[in-house]
Amino acid sequence: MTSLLEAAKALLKRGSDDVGPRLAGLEAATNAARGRLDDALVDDAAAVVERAAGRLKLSADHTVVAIAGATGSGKSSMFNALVGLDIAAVGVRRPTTSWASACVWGSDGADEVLDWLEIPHRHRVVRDSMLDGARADRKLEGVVLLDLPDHDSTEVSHHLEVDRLVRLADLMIWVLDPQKYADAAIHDRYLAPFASHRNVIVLVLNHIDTVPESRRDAMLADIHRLLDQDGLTGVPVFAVSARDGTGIAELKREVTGRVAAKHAARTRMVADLRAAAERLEAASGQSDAQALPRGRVATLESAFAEAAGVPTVVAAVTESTRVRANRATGWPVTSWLSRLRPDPLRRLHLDLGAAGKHLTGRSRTSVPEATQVERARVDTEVRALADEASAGMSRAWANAVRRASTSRLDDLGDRLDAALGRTDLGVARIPVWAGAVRLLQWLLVLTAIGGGVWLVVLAVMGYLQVPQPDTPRWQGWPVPTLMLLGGVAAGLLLALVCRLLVRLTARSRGRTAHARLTGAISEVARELVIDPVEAELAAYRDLRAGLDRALK
Ligand SMILES: Nc1nc2c(ncn2[C@@H]2O[C@H](COP(=O)(O)OP(=O)(O)O)[C@@H](O)[C@H]2O)c(=O)[nH]1
Ligand SMILES: [Mg+2]
Repeated sequence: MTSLLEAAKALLKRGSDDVGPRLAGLEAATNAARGRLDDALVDDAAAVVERAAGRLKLSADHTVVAIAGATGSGKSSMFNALVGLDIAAVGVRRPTTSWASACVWGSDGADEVLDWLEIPHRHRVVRDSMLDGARADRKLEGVVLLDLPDHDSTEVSHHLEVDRLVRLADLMIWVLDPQKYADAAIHDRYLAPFASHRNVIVLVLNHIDTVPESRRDAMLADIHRLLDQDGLTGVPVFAVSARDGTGIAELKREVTGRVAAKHAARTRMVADLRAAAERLEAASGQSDAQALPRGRVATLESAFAEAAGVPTVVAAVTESTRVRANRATGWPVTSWLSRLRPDPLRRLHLDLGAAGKHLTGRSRTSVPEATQVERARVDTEVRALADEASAGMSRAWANAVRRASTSRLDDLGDRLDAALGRTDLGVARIPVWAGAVRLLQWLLVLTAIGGGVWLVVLAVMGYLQVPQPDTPRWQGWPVPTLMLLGGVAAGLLLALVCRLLVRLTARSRGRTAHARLTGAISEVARELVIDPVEAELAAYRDLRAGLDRALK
C-alpha cells in the first residue's frame, strides 16, 4: 500500500513539477511539426522552447548561486555566513584541489544537480540534513550555493572551473575586499568580460568592518564608477562583513528574491510550454497515428502492377514460352512454319536481358504505357491510402500526408518501366525436357527419311529390273516402310503429347514471372508512396509523443 502511495506521489510530482521533460517533449513535437504545420505556429513554439531552454540553464527547480572572488577576499567566510554554519575552511587557499564546495537547501534532486556540476561528494552539504525543517530557511529552498575556487589562483584548471560554473549560475556573488577592490587586474580580467551576464551578477564589498564608517560611502561610489567602466552599470553592490554579519541579511534577501523570481519564471515557463503545446495539438489533431492497413497497400500495389502492364507482360511470357517450347518439341517438318509468327516478348523488347539492352541502346521497354483508366486508378488508390492513413488527423497534417503520398509520383511511368526491364522473367532458355524432345524429334525425322530413301532406292531398283536384295521384315512388315511410317507417326504423336506439357510449363513460367514482376513493382510502390507516407506517420507519432510529454 505504501509503495503504491509513493508511486502515486512520485507520479503527481512529475506531473506538476518537471519542466525538463515538458520542454524536451515540446521540442520534439516542434521538430516533427516543422514543414507540416503552419510555419508561424511552429516558429512560435520553437521560440518558446528556446526561451525556456535558455532560462532553464541547469535546473528549473534549483537556483545556482556562485560565490567568486580573489584569495582572501572572504568567499569561504561569506559562504559560511549565508549557510549559517562553518562549513568552508576559512583562511585557507586551496592549492590541492580546484573543486568548489556546495551547499544545497532542500535535498530534492540536489544530487542530480551537483553531479551535473561535477562537485565531488565530499564537498557537498545538504542544508536540510543538518537542521530540522522548521528552522531551515524555507525561502532558500532549492538554492545551490557554491564556494568557487579562488579566481586568482595560478592553476589553469581553477580558471576553467570558475568559468564553467559562472556560466551555469543563476546568480554570481562577486566578492571584493577594501584593499583590492580597485585592482585593475580584477576588473579587466574578471569583471569586464562578464558584462553580458550583468543581470546575474551582484557585487559584495566584504571586510566592511575594517573600513571606517566615514569612508564607506565614498568607497561604494568609487566601486560604482569602476563598474560603469566595466560595462556592469546597474549591478547591485552590498557592503558586507562576513565576520560581524553586517549586510548579510540584505544579501540573503537578494538571494531569496532571485529564488522567487526564478520560481515565478518557472511557473510562467510551464504555462508558456503548455500553451504552445496546446496550440500545436489543436493544429495537428489528437488521434493516435494509424498503421498503414495491409489491404490498402495490396490494392495500391495491384493498381501499380496494372499500370505497369504486368498482365500484358505475364501474358507475353506465357505465350512466348508456349511458342518457343512448341517450336522445339513440335514435329520439325511443320514447326518451322511457326517461325513466321513474331515472338510476343520480342515485340515488347523484354527478352533481351541486360546485355541485349545495352547493345540495342534502348532505355525503355515497349510495354504499352498506362492507359488513362489505369493511371486514374493509381491516383484513386494513392488518395485512398493517404486518406485512410491520415484519418483522425487535423486537416493540415492530413494535407501533409497527401502531399507526401504524391510527391514522387511524377516519375511513376519511368520507374515502373525500369522495374519491368530489370526483372529477370526466367524465359531466356527453353526447358531442358523440351531440348531433349527436340533431339528425339530430329532422330525420328532422320529415321523416317532413312526409311523413305530406302523405299525410293528399292522402287528405282524395281523399275530398272535390277535384282533386289531381301528386304528385312519385322512382324511381317518391311523395315523401311516401318521406318518411314513409324517415324512420321511417332513424331506427330510426340508433338501432340508435348503440347500438353508445354501448356503446363507456359503457365508455370507465367506464374513465376508474375511473382517476380509484382515483387519489383512492390518495391517501386514502397519507394514512391508507402515510404513517404510512413515518414509522415512517423513524424506524427513523434509529435504526439512529444505533446503527450509536454502536456502530461
Ligand atoms: N575583518 C574581516 N575579516 C574577514 C572577513 N571575511 C573574511 N575575513 C578573513 O579573511 C581571511 C580570508 O577569508 P576566506 O573566507 O578564507 O577568504 P577566501 O580565500 O576568499 O575564501 C580569513 O582570515 C577571514 O577570517 C570580514 O568580513 N572582515
Ligand atoms: Mg576560501
